[in-house]
Amino acid sequence: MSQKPLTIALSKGRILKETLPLLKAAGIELLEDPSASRKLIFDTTRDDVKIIIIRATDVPPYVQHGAADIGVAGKDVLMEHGADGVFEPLDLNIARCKLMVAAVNDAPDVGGRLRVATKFVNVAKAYFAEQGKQAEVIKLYGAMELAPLVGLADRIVDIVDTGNTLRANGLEPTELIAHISTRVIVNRASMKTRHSDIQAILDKLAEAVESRK
Ligand code: PRT
Ligand code: MG
Repeated sequence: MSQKPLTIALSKGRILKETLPLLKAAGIELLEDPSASRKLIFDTTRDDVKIIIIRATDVPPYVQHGAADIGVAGKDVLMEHGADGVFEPLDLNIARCKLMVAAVNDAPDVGGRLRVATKFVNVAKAYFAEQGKQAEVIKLYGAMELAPLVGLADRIVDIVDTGNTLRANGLEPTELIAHISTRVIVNRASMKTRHSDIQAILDKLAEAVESRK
């Protein structure tokens, strides 16, 4: 009779703090405080639901391959990873920000090939191709703002919220690529085999999101 517990993958970092209250409203609470633990798998107030807490960029592959049934991740991460094999049924409307192109203040137009530094390589390539601009995309893992200051790149593609990080480094946003918020994703096979369990959680999450507006 006993079925494998339903697994929910959450992004550690800034999304986690805002996700936990929504899950709580949906009747799912962690049995211990993840910030006080080195564990990766957590039991919850529901015997049939466990939670794993992993890097944001690892959430899509866990859900895609069915190691997690449900995941929570930023739209930026989902755009970069590609959405093969997952549904994206719900916008949690948290951790809102923008994915933007930025440059040094009053940057000149670049005639030929633009050098673009970013951790969002796939998003950047698709964006500049769509704009009909030639771009050489350089993969970085952090501190993108530094790249234009030291001549590594002409532009960066990065997350912007208040714009303070850009301003503090003498940079300014030049183009909006996408508005970003946190999404729930679901493994396609799980959506069929465990439909009623998953739909019930989605409905309660949607209600919790709605009641915050
Ligand atoms: O830390 P790790 O490398 O594991 O991943 P991460 O840094 O991408 O994760 P985390 O926890 O920092 O962010 C997770 C998600 O939060 C992102 O995927 C976005 O969907 C969302 N989010 C919302 C943000 C921001 N707001 C944000 N402001 N992610 C990052 N930032 C950073 C941005 O990279 C830049 O350095 O904040 C800076 C810009 O903020 P402002 O306010 O100065 O413009
Ligand atoms: Mg971080």
